[in-house]
Amino acid sequence: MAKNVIVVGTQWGDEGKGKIVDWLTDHAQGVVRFQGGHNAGHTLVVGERVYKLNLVPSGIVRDGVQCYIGNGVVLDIHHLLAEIAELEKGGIDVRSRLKVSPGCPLILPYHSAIDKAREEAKASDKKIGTTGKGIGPTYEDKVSRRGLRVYDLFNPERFAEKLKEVLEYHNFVLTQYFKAPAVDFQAVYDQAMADAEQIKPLVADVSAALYAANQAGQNLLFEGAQGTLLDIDHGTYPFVTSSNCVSGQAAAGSGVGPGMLHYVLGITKAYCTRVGGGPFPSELDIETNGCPGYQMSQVGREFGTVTGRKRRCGWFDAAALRRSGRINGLTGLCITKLDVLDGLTELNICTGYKLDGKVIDLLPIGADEVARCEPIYETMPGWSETTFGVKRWEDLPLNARNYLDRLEQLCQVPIAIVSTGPERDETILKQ
Ligand code: 2SA
Ligand code: MG
Repeated sequence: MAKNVIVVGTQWGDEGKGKIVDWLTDHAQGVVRFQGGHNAGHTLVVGERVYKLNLVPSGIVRDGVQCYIGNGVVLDIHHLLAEIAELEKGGIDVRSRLKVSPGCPLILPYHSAIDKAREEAKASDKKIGTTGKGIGPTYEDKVSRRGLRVYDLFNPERFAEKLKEVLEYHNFVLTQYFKAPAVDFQAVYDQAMADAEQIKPLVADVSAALYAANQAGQNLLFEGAQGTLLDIDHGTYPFVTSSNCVSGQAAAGSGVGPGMLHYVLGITKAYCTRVGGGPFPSELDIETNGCPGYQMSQVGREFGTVTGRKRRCGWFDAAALRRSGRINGLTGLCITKLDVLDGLTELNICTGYKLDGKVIDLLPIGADEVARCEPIYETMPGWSETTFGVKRWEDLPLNARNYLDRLEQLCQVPIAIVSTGPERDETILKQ
């Protein structure tokens, strides 16, 4: 394995990054989150146990692995403390193995209030379908330079002063513009101060710690959340999240130089899913029993980890993946959930689109053009055998190997790993 590896989602999130990060952690000493917040839902299956992580890096379920939350993550410390408590209940030692950057922007209760009020006010075709966790409004506060950060928690006077100012502004918007209830200063302040005490021992200079770990020869994993097509700049804007989800963010969101990053692994499902609003050219009907989309939804158990929402499903989109591969500078691909396609007689792959009378082979930029794209499909035969739990490339059915070879060709990125089930050992290392 290359020394320091970035793991990113290449589609609209939920590609199975958590499982792969956990699997790779066998060879790493540190795992770093560098963007997003508790909108992320990373599911890990280790033997009998299922872990659902939102903020804590997936490395936490391996003894001795150090975990880092970098400055690029928007942090609801109340949620983080609850997640730590839950993991500790399961016997996992978190506190001695987690470092939190003092530079993380704080998600406070008014952020989710604004997030929800704004979504509610939108017409149904304009709704982003956010997770309601306050992610967008927190990044807005960061960029507008009025936000509070983790280090502000440890200076109560300054915290109160900044909070008062920012809350005055947000309460004006909440009550006057959205006609929603105001958020109470004292309640936010008291909760934040109580949480501050508990979080304080975990706060450390993550950028400096990562530099030192690298110098000491450790292998580090940078764990992306959401996916490239949800990236604020490169995704299907405005139906995106509010952070950069691409590999380039690993450096800025953790405070390391790009020279410290050696391999970019792109995670992709063998088909496509999307949760929330926005265009999805290869989308299928997921409600009619017997349809391929129904199989993806049911066999793939495609429900949001955070919100429980049904995910939309569709054929693999190679033209979107090609875009993703280039933006992330992917070194290798990891294909997940291949087994979900077992038994389908035919598989379609979207190879490009018709857009305004022209044929294109790369996903356009922004939602408007993507919404006008008509997918062009190539059809391949499926396989009747099960691929669930297969551990060697040679043991995959011939048609499954042909399908994967074709994806590799179309995406122009070599396949390095194939995941055939949620368990650690249900994984094929191809190269
Ligand atoms: P937000 O809350 O502002 O980040 O929402 C903006 C868009 O980003 C999408 N988004 C996600 N898409 C897939 N998975 C995510 N995490 C959860 C999961 C989602 C869930 O792992 O299943 O439980 O619903 C995630 N987080 C944000 C979101 O749907 C909006 O389209
Ligand atoms: Mg997820």
